[in-house]
Amino acid sequence: MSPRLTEALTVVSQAVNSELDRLLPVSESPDSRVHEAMRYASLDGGKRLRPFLVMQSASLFNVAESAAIRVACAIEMIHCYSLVHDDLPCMDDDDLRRGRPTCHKAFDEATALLAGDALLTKAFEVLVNPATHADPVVRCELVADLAHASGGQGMVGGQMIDLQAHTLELDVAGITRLQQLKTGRLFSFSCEAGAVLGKAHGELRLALRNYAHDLGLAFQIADDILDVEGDVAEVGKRLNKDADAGKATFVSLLGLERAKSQADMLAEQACRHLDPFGEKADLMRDVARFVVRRRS
Ligand code: GRG
Repeated sequence: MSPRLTEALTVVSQAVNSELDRLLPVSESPDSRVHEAMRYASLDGGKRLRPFLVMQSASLFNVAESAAIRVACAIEMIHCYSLVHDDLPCMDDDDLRRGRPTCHKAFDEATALLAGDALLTKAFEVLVNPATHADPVVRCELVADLAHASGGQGMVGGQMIDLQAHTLELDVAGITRLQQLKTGRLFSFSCEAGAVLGKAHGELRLALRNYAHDLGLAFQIADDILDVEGDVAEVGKRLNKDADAGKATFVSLLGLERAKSQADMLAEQACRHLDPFGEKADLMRDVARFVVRRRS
């Protein structure tokens, strides 16, 4: 990772942590357990890539950081909710996440389910608050876009296809569609959020959409490569789980070398989509190159 990206990701991670800490307070009442689980699932962990993309895209349009950080936290809440639910015994049944026990292992299944539900709904509560943007039309657009990205026509729909993937005999087009829904849509929301906050339409928004499309796909191919070559803390999580479950992956369909060159090609193509922003988008270019080289 380039030193400037390391530094910028650290700054965003710290800002996200302190804002999440503020948005998700501890509670003294009998419901305190769910609040504790929400904080456990979302504070101090992960690469914070989606929040980073929100902050970067917002900076392209000179959006105030105080507004962008709220959208960054909203998308991270949705991402964390999806990880909590994905780890449950009825889904992937994982014991470790981000190098520590999954939420249902640290608490219990019912609490983890509720913590995920509450993170999902809290994200929208954050977006509709006037502190996110003075213009209610912008807030509505953010809510609609995030609902679309995370719901049945987005991440949840992708997860549904994924759960059936071992019976579907998906080809490259099928896997691409699955991954665009399951992980790509949240990346797209993150990259376009800056344009929404900055009320930018047309070419610049399209450029961000195209960047997000290629970035999301590159990320997922890299994730499949990591499953094969992984050098990660979550040893139990990796070890080619999808392939072992009889699911097609980019690596099983393309082979390791073609998967690697495809990921590299997509990362470079993603960078080129950012041409209209010039040097201002350099950190977003660094992210695209980082996602195909990451080790976790
Ligand atoms: C349960 C509705 C529902 C959806 C789950 C995103 C997802 C859908 C499941 C995650 C399963 C998984 C590990 C997918 C691989 C790609 C991915 C999203 C990895 C995790 O994202 P990172 O690498 O994680 O950005 P960190 O921890 O860094 O935030």
